[in-house]
Amino acid sequence: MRQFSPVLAAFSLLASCNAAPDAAVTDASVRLPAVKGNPGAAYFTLHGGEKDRTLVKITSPVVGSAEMHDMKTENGMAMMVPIEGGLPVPKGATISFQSGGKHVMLYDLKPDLKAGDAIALTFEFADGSKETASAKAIAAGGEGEHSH
Ligand SMILES: [Cu+2]
Repeated sequence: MRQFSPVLAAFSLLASCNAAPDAAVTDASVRLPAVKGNPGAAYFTLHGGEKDRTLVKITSPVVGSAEMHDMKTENGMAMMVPIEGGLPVPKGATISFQSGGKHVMLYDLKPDLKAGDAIALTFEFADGSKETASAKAIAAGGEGEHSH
C-alpha cells in the first residue's frame, strides 16, 4: 500500500523556501472582500536585499489600483494612513505587512477571484527594479480577517 508522507512534503517545502534567501517578497496573501466591489488587502513579508531600496508601487493584472497603508492609533482609535512617498526597505531589513499593521489596499479587484486563486503582485522599487510574487487569495472572514 502506497502512503503519502505529509512530514516529508512539509520538510521539502521549508527547504525550498530557504533556498531562495534573496527573494524580496515572501508569504504573500490577498484577503478578498466580503462584499464584491469593496477593496481587498494584500499581506506579505518584504526582505531588504544587498542595498537600501524604496518600494514605490504595487501592481497586479487583476487589481485596478493598489495603495500602501499603515495603521496608527489616534485617541484610542485605530486608523489607516497612506504610506506617502514610498516605503524605505533598508538593506537586510524584514518588514511585515500583516492584518492590523501595514497592508496594501487593493481596489477594483476582478469580481471572479475566489479563495485559493494565485494572484500575481508586482513590486516596483525606486531604482527601477521589480519583483513579482504569487499571492494566495483568502476568503473574507478567513485567516487574518479578525483584527483588521
Ligand atoms: Cu487600508
